[in-house]
Amino acid sequence: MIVRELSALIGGARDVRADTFHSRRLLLAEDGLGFSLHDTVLHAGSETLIWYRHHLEAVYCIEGHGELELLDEGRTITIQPGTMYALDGQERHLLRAIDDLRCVCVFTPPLRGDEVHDEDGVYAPPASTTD
Ligand code: 9YT
Repeated sequence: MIVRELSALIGGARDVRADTFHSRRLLLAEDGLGFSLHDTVLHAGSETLIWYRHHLEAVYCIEGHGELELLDEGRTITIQPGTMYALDGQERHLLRAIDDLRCVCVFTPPLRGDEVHDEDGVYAPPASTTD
């Protein structure tokens, strides 16, 4: 069994800082569960372009407010505490945080932990994937 406290991750290798968010990686690929689990805070006023071509992600908002614009559909979804969205179709989207937007995120396949969004908002595939 694995037990971790968020407070123990802060400032360490699993506390990943990007331009528009910071993400605390509670579970990663190396933990061997087949998914990763993140506590992510998107910074107030930020906009992040995201396109997970190699991953599925479920996102559950627990604090803050924001909106998600689905770029290919032209649809915008309001995000507030209690909103869950699951990216099951490689949807390209813009995620805007109105105030600090805190979300619990699950990825499959799991992130290794060193991925960064490229200019299209894509995280690189896991090593075993050829696409
Ligand atoms: C929904 C969201 O926060 N996406 C961006 C970051 C991602 N959660 C991550 O890398 O932890």
